[in-house]
Amino acid sequence: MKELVQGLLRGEERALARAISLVEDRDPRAKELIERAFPHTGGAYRLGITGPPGVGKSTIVDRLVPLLQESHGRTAILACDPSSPFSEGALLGDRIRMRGIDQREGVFIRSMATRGALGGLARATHEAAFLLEAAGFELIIFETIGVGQAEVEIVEAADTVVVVLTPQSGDAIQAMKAGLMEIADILVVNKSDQGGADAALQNLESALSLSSRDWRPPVIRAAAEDGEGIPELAKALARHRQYLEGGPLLERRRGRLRAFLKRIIAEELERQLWDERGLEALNGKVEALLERRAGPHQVAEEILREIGR
Ligand SMILES: Nc1nc2c(ncn2[C@@H]2O[C@H](COP(=O)(O)OP(=O)(O)O)[C@@H](O)[C@H]2O)c(=O)[nH]1
Ligand SMILES: [Mg+2]
Repeated sequence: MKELVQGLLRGEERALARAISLVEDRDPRAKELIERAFPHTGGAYRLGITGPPGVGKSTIVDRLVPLLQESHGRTAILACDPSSPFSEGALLGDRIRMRGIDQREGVFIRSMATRGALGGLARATHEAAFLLEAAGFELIIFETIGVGQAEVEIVEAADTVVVVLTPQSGDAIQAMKAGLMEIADILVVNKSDQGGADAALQNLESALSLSSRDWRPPVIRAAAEDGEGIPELAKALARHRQYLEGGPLLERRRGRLRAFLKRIIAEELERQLWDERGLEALNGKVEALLERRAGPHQVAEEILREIGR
């Protein structure tokens, strides 16, 4: 453990990869690791990139990183795709697509996996970000598909959230349903080379004009494959960062740590609840439900009383 922590703090990639694996696997040592790393965290600027599958998130990251690296320094990319928790294939695909940056000095790419529920991925990703900060990374990019609450939770670990859509396939409607519009700091309409971008931009602008938020998210037209719109995105990111640093950043980070605390407390309570005694009480009472001798809420209260909560 001591060696691992020292390696991590020196920024060694091997130690970092091992540390992230412990977090993903929910290894009992992960807690101590996070505790030791924590005093050294908080130094990175965190960028979240989300949107439906296939809209061009990885392509955008690939083109964006060289532009950001000059001003941000050591960069890490955490790729989260909850739809394929054991996605060696996806990782390989992303690695190949990101080849442009993979070989640049200072870019660390990791595909996040977890053997559990989607919530587990959010937590593992948040913890991996702490580890990266402790290892001295200055820019952390989360790439995650944005289709539902679980992905939204992942991206909540970011300072700035970029939502990527395309003019096609009702992306915008899907994004609104998933609550992505509320968390977007910047919107990108990618694949504008395929047509329909003007209408999509207009629709998004008018949807956003109804919002009363302090920061009005800019909508950027892009064709990432050709590098179009990427410099504009980089400029919008710089503006948003400036806006955050004028005050809201602290509030955002406070909210983030609060949410993280709530999450780990809930997980700890759940773990304590379903120990041997808890499970015994649960199994003992389920018959009463099966035979309709009592209702579910009454039984739940009895179980809680029995296990002393
Ligand atoms: N026509 C077009 N294709 C693009 C553009 N950006 C990305 N693509 C392609 O769209 C596909 C999905 O891109 P990818 O970056 O993997 O999307 P992700 O799933 O959101 O990460 C790939 O085949 C890309 O080459 C673009 O601006 N225009
Ligand atoms: Mg991708």
